[in-house]
Amino acid sequence: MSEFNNLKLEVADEIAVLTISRPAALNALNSETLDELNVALTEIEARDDVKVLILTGGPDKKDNAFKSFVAGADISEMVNFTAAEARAFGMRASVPFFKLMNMRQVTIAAVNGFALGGGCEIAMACDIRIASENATFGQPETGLGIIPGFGGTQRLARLVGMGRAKELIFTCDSIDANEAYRIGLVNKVTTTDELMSTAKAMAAKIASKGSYAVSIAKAAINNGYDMDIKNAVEMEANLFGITCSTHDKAEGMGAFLERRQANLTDF
Ligand code: CO8
Repeated sequence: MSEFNNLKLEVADEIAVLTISRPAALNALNSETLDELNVALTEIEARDDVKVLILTGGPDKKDNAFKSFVAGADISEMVNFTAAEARAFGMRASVPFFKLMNMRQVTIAAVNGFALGGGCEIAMACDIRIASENATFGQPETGLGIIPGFGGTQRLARLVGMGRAKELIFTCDSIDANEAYRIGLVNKVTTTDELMSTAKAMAAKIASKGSYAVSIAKAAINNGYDMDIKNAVEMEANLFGITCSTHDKAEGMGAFLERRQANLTDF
């Protein structure tokens, strides 16, 4: 694996934990971090020993507390952007963000603290979000004279509905973890101490299933989401057919009928 300035990667028990670590800037996303994310996600996707990826934020410089997941895109880098540079920055982020969304491994954002602007947006690019009680979500961009530019206007509306997305983006209101759970922005809320153990427990449960089947189910959900229902169900039938030609299907169904534990190995 490559070495990174702003990321840390640990892999154990088929679970990768990728930590965004810019303690001097509450883990804000600058160009270097976006490029490192792209490299790291490409390398992780190629690994057969990683079934689930957990994305989280590293501790703050002041007291080493886990205060921020990601406090947004890096404002000090964006402040002098021309229109063309800003567009390029947005497109630069979209590559790793789409990787999080579409890579064959399941991606879980473990949100510890601030998930503002680009931080909320990168969490939304993951398949699943688990938040600690100290998490804060928001899209403060219009207060800075810009709009969410890492997919926030699109992914927030898809996750919580257009009315709530418009309210959050137009008012810049921040919401806590429980409100994020109530509106469907996060899947689960935990105590701060239990955030990583909760994320790892869910990751382990997912990793114990047929990993190839999970990755095909992820592709079916993602690909069908923006299709009309007739074509989406036909696409699902095609992918279902593909899973029926696998070792895992024969093993999984055979094990059920023989009343034994299945040994699922496809990925
Ligand atoms: N960018 C750069 N530096 C940051 C950022 C950021 N987003 N957030 C915090 N920092 C830095 C601070 O400047 C500070 O640095 P220093 O110690 O050198 O002064 C350090 O991190 C600690 O921050 P604070 O002292 O402000 O910590 P507080 O606990 O007082 O406040 C907050 C924490 C409330 C999170 C506060 O830091 C804050 O409001 N940060 C900015 C949050 C924000 O507005 N985020 C959205 C940014 S815009 C965005 O994400 C757009 C995404 C799409 C871009 C698309 C482009 C095409």
